[in-house]
Amino acid sequence: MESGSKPLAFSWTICLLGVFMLWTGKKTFARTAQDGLLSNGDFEASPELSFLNGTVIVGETALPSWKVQGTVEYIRSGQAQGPMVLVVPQGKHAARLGNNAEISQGIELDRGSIYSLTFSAARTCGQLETLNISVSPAAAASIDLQTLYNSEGWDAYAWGFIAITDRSELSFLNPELEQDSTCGPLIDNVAIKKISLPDQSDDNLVINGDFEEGPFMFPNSSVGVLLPPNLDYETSPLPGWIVESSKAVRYIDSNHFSVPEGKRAIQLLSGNQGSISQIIKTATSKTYRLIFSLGDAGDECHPPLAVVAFAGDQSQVANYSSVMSDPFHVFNLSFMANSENTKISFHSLYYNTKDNSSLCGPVIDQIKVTDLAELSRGYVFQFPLRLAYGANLLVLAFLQFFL
Ligand SMILES: [Ca+2]
Ligand SMILES: [Ca+2]
Repeated sequence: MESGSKPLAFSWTICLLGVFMLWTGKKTFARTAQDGLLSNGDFEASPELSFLNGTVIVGETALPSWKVQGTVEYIRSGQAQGPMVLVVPQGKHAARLGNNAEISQGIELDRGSIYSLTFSAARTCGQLETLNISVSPAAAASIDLQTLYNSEGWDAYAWGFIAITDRSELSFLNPELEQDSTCGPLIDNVAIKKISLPDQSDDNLVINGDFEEGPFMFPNSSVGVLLPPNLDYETSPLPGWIVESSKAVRYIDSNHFSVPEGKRAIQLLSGNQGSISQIIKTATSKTYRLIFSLGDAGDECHPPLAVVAFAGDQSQVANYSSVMSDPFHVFNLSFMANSENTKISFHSLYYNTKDNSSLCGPVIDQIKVTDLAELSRGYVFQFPLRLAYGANLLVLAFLQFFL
């Protein structure tokens, strides 16, 4: 037996050594994109002066870390265009894409993982402007920059994709052919984050119901991040959820907004034009309860604030009043599932704005769906335990008092 066990132990050692080498090899040589700003994602590393013709960047590799094609301008903070001062979202510099111009850079990825890109963009002329993003060969999208959601003159956007290769080329392209060649979107603050899909817990059928997992947010940015419409469930930067309407919703953080729970929540904008939804697994004819928190973002949004919540064949209007002392209110809605998949969705009842006309709206968080039968079984089970715990406390108090 002894002679047989040595080779076995030896092969286990070799096996463990192999696993260890693979692990350390991955740790040593993997250079996948880290969460945060891409290389020169803030465009603060400038081209050499000899590679600038006025504001136009000359040469494919003149802009550090980026490849430039077509007319790309290097914009400085305070730079004027006619009567208008161009807006630079962060720092002192940004890039502007002229007609059919493109900037790109290679990024290392973990194949099979979902990533979210966060970037700031502003349109510079009155025309409809769009920005095409692609991560070749996996995915591409077109972001509409027509609606300005805040008063800063620019917005931050998020977009997600799944990595199908270890290395991809990320590019931003202005697909427009404007008559005025100085028009075209301005880009700044390009960041990436690997998205992890939160687990579905036994007591909540909703994935990421607290919105704590989502796109990268810059700690010093106070405008939130817009989640544009037409997201896919598989690659959504807000895992579990999609924006299924024609306008964006805003992902907000507790550093700059009031958030009911944790560090992140969703602010619904644009009335019924901006809604988020999730398909949850249900059992036909079973009864469930949808619970959610509703508050305001603390951004001086003009009331009234209200959301419409849909679950299966039921809906409910929930009103928020800041007159009440609670920073947020909790609502619930019971519904019966008509199939094995039930959609829950939320949109703002009103089209809310602030004094400066920028868009705002109600905030939702802590979305939960529970099986009512499971819930009542839980109470039946918990009641004797709570009774016993209470009795123990009484006995302890009695002993402490008399002994
Ligand atoms: Ca910048
Ligand atoms: Ca939250």
